[in-house]
Amino acid sequence: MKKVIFSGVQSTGTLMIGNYIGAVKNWARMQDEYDCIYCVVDYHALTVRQEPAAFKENARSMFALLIAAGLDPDKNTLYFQSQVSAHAELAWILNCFTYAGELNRMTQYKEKSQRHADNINAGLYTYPVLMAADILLYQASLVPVGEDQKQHLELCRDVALRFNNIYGNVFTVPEAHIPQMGARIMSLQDTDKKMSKSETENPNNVIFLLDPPETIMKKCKRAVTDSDGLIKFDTANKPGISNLLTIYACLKDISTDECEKQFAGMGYGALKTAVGEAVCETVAPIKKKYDMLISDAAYLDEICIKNGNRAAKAAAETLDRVKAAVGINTF
Ligand code: ATP
Ligand code: LTN
Repeated sequence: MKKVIFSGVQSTGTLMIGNYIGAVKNWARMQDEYDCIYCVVDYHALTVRQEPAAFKENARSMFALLIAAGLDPDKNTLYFQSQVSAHAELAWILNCFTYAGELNRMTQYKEKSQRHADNINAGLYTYPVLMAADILLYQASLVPVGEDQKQHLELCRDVALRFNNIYGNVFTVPEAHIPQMGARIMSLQDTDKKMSKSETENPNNVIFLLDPPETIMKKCKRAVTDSDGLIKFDTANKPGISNLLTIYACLKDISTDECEKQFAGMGYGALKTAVGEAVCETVAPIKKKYDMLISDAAYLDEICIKNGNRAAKAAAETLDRVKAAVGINTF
């Protein structure tokens, strides 16, 4: 039997280049070797206030974009979190095995509470518990994510181990799978911050996969660099240039050393143009496929239903075991 992989993406907007490099590109590489389950986590996205019509659209668009970016819906179980109610049920049970002290330490919670100070809801606080439920429901061994999710994965492991220690081996204890390069693509204008698809402050911070080529080139040309004129990979002292080199290296599947050699003696303008062109080349076929898929509502519905049903069956097996373990009556 193949090992199970699980990962999720929030429908809080549309995919950006950091999501692609840090997560989705690697997911597509795993689809032959593993039993892959990828989920549009729409319930997680509700932790931030959403406008209903746009939210609905975004979720469908995200689903189509994942397929366009390389996830074959016949090889991967690709579905919406809200299609499988077991996610919410298991999350409740796991809430009772997670300490408030653990949730208080989560940096994403602290960061999002600052960004959404007018809406620090309980869902934002217990967000990592729902995430643990997502993963543990499918007995996943590996969870491919970007660097920002490492702490959530550690919490998921702790909760799984705690539960297993009390009730026996109910859950597979998963491991994070974080790429060595590109796990944290930084914002183009503010290199202290990770690039984020729900960024609203400055659109020049983020390159979206569906941005037109002129916008991509413009965003790359405006990216913050430094004044010493040297193209060198040095994240501590040259964060802007290192970020551009990382984007280029990941998209071209080369090392940052090779990248440095390739750009030796060239100016920042040439690097920015090359990065912009590499992004445009990557996204062009994705955009083309996306346009086809998004106009075929019947096909998307069919995939959602088929995959959602497959996911629900697998999830029900684990949920039944959990209920039996804790002593919930079933009739
Ligand atoms: P939001 O802005 O709504 O929090 P996000 O851009 O952080 O969204 P998610 O849906 O939370 O995206 O994450 C999807 C995947 O992309 C996750 O595996 C996450 O670790 C990864 N990811 C997110 N941002 C980056 C980034 N800047 N660099 C690399 N990977 C990233
Ligand atoms: N929390 C993740 C999204 C997410 C996820 C998951 C990732 C929800 N459930 C399960 C991996 C596995 C995020 O904010 N990127």
